[in-house]
Amino acid sequence: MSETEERPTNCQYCGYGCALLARVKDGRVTGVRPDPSRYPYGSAVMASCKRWPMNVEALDAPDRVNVPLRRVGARGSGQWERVSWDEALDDIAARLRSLSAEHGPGVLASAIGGPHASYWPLHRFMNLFGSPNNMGIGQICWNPRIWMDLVTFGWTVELDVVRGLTSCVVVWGTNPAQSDNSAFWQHLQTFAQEGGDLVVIDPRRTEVAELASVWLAPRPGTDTMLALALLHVIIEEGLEDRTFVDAWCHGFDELVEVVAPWTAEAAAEACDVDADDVRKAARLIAAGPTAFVSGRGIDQVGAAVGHIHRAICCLRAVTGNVDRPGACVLAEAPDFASELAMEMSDEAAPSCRDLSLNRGRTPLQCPEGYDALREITEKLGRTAPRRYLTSAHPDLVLHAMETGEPYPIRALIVQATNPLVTYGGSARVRRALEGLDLLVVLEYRLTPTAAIADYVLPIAGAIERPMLQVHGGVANAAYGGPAAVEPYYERKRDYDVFRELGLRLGQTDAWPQATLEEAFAAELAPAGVSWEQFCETGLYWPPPAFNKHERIGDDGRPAGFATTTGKIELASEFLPRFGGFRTPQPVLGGHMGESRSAAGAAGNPSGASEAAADAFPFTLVTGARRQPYNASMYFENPRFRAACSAPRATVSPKLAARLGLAPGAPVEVSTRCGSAKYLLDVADMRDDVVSVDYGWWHPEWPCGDGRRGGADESSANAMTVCAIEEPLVGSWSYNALPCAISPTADQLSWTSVEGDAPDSVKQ
Ligand SMILES: Nc1nc2c(c(=O)[nH]1)N[C@H]1C(S)=C(S)[C@@H](COP(=O)(O)OP(=O)(O)OC[C@H]3O[C@@H](n4cnc5c(=O)[nH]c(N)nc54)[C@H](O)[C@@H]3O)O[C@H]1N2
Ligand SMILES: Nc1nc2c(c(=O)[nH]1)N[C@H]1C(S)=C(S)[C@@H](COP(=O)(O)OP(=O)(O)OC[C@H]3O[C@@H](n4cnc5c(=O)[nH]c(N)nc54)[C@H](O)[C@@H]3O)O[C@H]1N2
Ligand code: SF4
Ligand SMILES: [Mo]
Repeated sequence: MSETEERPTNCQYCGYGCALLARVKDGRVTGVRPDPSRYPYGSAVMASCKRWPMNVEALDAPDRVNVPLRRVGARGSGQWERVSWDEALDDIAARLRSLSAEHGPGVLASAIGGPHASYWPLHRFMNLFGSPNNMGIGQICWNPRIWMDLVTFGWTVELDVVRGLTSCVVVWGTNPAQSDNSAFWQHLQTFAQEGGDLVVIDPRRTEVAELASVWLAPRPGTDTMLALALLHVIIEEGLEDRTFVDAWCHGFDELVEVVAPWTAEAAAEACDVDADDVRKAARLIAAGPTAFVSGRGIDQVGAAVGHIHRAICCLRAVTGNVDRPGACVLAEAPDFASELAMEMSDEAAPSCRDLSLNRGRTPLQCPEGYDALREITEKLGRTAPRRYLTSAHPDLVLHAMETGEPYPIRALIVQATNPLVTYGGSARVRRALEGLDLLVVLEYRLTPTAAIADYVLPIAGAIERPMLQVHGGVANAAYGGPAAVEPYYERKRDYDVFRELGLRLGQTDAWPQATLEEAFAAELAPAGVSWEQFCETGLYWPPPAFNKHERIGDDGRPAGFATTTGKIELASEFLPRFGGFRTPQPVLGGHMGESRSAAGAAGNPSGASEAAADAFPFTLVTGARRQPYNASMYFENPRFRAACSAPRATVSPKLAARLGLAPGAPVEVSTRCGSAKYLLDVADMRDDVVSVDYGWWHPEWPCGDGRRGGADESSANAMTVCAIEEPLVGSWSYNALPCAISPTADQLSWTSVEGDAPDSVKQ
């Protein structure tokens, strides 16, 4: 028996990775508490976060998968046999080898999820296997913003909100109160309380909108027109930063032409907002320093995504808010190993390039787009991660699974994602995955996706594994810490699974480090920091400098920006090479691929045909974030379920009255793709919008009982598709979809009492 000791480790229930101290006795954790001595720690964050206490119970949770499982019955029947790791990995490797021999290495696809784990081990494995077919969640989450920042500024930017310096923060299509219950949300509240101006752009009156100086609630999908109008007002009133524009911006006159028709009044009509509010917001933005933060409200509107991000880049630039203290900072290249080096993309088999399904379909998000970008950003010494920026489009991967075109994809490895719930077109995803020869899922529990696997491999989670979060290596910042214990039962870390599979498939030189700690140590080594030193503070972050474009280089000239012209490209010289526009265009978002220009939509703001407008008179927003859940996670927690027991469709009180429905009524929401059932809730928001939760399933229902975990009942993604809508990156729409809502007589599985009023959780 050993003495109880406290060991440093991290919570990993959201991207923050807060520092914890775990009480450990005989290799088992008996409790955790926040660790104020290491990064990241915030007393207010820990006080308001409901998740971190789950860390202890999760280690021994009855529904955790603890041993490798192999399917024995029909797919999805819930019949498994326990196998040893060697048996599982030998068989998987043998089957991958023979599938690759028959069809080529593209036969294997993989899928990854949100930032739950390090993904370079999977990327490395796929590179050396020779397959480009990893489906990330990037196209629908952060890729469009990163791409547009990269091509406009030569690198990515992060906001910099400083008390007493920043005068305005624009919060565009993001609700940090629910999605980011962290230091940033606390910071934003203080900023507003101290008199800072918030401009909030969201069709729902969120908690952050309540703090705003100006709340603009545009029709979902019309944000590009709003952005063009903000630019119009700034330019018309001569509020641009002339000196900065003259010195550092390329194509100002072209931008002036594009925004000319987009007066505040034109935007008021197209977006259904108040013209005076547009002018007021424009003046606040121009006053500066102004920081911008955006989220899935504008990332998940299909065709318009590139344009809206380009327009925001232009707003930052013409107001001089680029790499400026109190506004935003252009990140520095990491001192530690680049993501590119970790994922070993330069060592990839040639097939990785040749087999790209994205080529010709999503011309930026493909090998050629990446190579052109790399050539430019490397001029100023920064290299972007390749696999994230070339990840395969799910529509194309699913198509290859379904049809064998352009070549067959017959196997899939899934790490840290639950595509049967979170991908657009969930029924299609299920059918495609059910038809595979080999489906391997690395998981904590039997999710709807794991339930149909051939192998479920038990994965070690927080506390049982170290963490090194570098956000794709786009900044010189890393945080994390050690594991407090070895993995419980027979669980392994994701890294070990890819390493051991890789070694079985001849990737002998690629995996020199036997443990994840050694691999992290190798990653940090170029920065001159050992893993142990790093773990003492949990942070590697040399504060970045600002105004780096003014730095004088060896040639006696200022560094400028890593773009084709060396300036910020209001008019892009890069995008037209890939079929894109030089300037942001007034494109309407959403509407399931039925994208069209705003001009065509002016008389018909929903952008849909008359008949469709009759059938689907409202606009759907899916997946607005809510604590305490996260995507399809944490529904197994009984306390969470007691407090927040059913998925909701939320409308304004006026719309509820118009529909003749009371809060708590079971409703069916539908789009032209499908429908899902919810309980009705009301909140302050636009009267033409319906907002539905996403991610819901019943982890407590036995796997294989025919009900598929209940994920089909309230599946937001029964109502969406993952088509290529944005033409350069391939983003699709989870927001701004034409929809209908009506009462349903069905009893929902979420409530035992019919018509139970949903619990009141704030937006
Ligand atoms: N609790 C919780 N936190 C999470 C997650 C989770 O699932 N649950 N997921 C994590 C992930 S993967 C991500 S990507 C982030 C996302 O984080 P956020 O981007 O902050 O996501 P939301 O909180 O849904 O905020 C998006 C807002 O956009 C608004 N919106 C919808 N359509 C439009 C539109 O057309 N225009 C505009 N201007 N706004 C619109 C919605 O009303 C909503 O308030 O959250 C992360 N954090
Ligand atoms: N309709 C609609 N659909 C959406 C969205 C929306 O707003 N609306 N949002 C989209 C966005 S932005 C995102 S990012 C995606 C999120 O989609 P996903 O990433 O698919 O969703 P999660 O529920 O986060 O899935 C994580 C799964 O991985 C497991 N897991 C967690 N950590 C680890 C780990 O370290 N290793 C392994 N092997 N497994 C782990 C969890 O148990 C869980 O089952 O959803 C997208 N889908
Ligand atoms: S879930 Fe809570 S404690 Fe855990 S990392 Fe996120 S904010 Fe920190
Ligand atoms: Mo995301």
